[in-house]
Amino acid sequence: MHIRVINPNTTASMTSAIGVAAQRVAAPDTRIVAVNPADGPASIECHFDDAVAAVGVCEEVRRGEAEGADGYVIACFGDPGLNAARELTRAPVVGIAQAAFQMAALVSARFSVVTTLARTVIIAEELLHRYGNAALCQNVRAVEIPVLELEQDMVAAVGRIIDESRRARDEDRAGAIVLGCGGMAGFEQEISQAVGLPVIEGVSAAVKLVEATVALGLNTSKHGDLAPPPAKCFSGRFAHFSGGEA
Ligand code: 2AL
Repeated sequence: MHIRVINPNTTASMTSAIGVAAQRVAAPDTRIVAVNPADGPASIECHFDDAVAAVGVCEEVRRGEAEGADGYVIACFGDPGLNAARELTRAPVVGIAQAAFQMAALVSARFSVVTTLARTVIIAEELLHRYGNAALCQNVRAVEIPVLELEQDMVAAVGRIIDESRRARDEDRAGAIVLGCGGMAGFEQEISQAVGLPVIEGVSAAVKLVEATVALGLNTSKHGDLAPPPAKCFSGRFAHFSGGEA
């Protein structure tokens, strides 16, 4: 099985860390191809970053189609371009936010999210409502660490996430913690041990959900809302999207 794990931001070191985390949980016969778009924001921390990154995600799905990918992971917690990507392929496309919420719902009655900047809380909250998981989420907390600082001082970042997760456990009565950034991939075991709760990291959850979806023989439905985009002309720097089907 070939899973294309798309880091929607353009920071190659984060793509490598995400690839390592994905490969660590993947089945022995699963090949992880971790990529990021050449063009776009270095990190995704607001709606504008999210909108620009979504184009890069779509381009990476089109490349994946040419390379025969069996499934896709969108490895940013805003799930940028998720439904657009699903229009471009019959393969399953799983965003790390949706994967983490679903996995948390399987192991706890209610969970809290611990994310990077307060600025991104609105994005996580919108996704919780969109996916129908809002009633299960007690709180979306932020540690006020910019995405790229997660890998610059990992020890400090993990310490702050542990502190916030303990507050989620004690003040929110959360039964599980969802880590709210692709840059937190690989942090989950240490945090879980320190906090004493299940900690769900979206990249690993999404890889296992793509594997399960493929193993069940399920494709993204092409009936109705996720059908391929109608063929039309795209102008200028988007001319390569002309002609419809990916
Ligand atoms: C993210 C993420 O997962 N990757 C990125 O660049 N920004 N989202 C977040 N809430 O920090």
